[in-house]
Amino acid sequence: MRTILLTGSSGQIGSELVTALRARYGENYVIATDVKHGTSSEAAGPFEILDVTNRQAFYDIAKKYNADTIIHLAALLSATAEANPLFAWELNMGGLLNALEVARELQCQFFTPSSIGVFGPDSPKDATPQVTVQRPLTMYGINKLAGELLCDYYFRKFGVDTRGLRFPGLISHLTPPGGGTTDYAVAMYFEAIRCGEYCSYINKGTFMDMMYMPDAITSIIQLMEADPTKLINRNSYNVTAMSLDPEMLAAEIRKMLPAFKLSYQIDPIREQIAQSWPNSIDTSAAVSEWGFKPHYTLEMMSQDMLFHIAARTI
Ligand code: AKB
Repeated sequence: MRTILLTGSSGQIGSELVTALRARYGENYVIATDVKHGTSSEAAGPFEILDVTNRQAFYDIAKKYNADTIIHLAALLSATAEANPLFAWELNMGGLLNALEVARELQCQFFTPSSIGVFGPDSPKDATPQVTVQRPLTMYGINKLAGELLCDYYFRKFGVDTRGLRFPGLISHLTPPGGGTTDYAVAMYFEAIRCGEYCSYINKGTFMDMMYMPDAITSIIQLMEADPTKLINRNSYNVTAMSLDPEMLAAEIRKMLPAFKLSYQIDPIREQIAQSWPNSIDTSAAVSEWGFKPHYTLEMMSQDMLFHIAARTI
């Protein structure tokens, strides 16, 4: 049995991960934390208010519940980080350092998500390898890349069992878009149901990797339960399920909603971020080291997204 402390429980990944972890390990063994009240995870099990930049408070909560696993999700996403780079550094790096320190002191296993944002324009654009040139242009990418190195450092220097995944755009019908560059894809599904049209801030022909949230949740659990002797890369593994541009997604939506209209009003900041990221990444290290295998194709994901959003709108 594990006792898991999770930060950022009301965020994009946290909202769904807490539910999945509680179903797997028992509701009293998953302590959800967030900087604010009002999260869905609050009512269904242990919950604490935690500002991750407060190391003592972080330690006290982990100690109080005898946590042996820390899943650190609290962070700003790419577009929000670009709008407020100093705060992004303080939260993304300060929070991560505190989380790693608590994991070291209490000997916890550790997971934190990385992102395709760790790559930059000098990385190969297609089938971007696990190990390659990484010169990200964004504050978010710099935070995530420095974070990967810090996690490797804590593993090598202190023996903390750190593990991570480089997530692509994650698509969910439960959490609304929250400051990411890839969030246009989530917004497109919601707007397709709400009004039958969507104006994209990402340009036609700009491809980025995406994955459906259930596959992201499964892959976190799978990696955390993987045999440590098989893990060579650890921080962090490339994972993805598909590579998309807005036109491809719209064409898929039109299979179910033929009248759906897509127009464009490009946001130069988010388009520039997207241009600096890979078109598609190579997942072979995740496949060979711990058996990564996404289930949802674009077609399956689109059917599921539209079904659930429509069911809530009725
Ligand atoms: C973002 O767009 O910022 C995130 C990510 C790919 O890390 N979804």
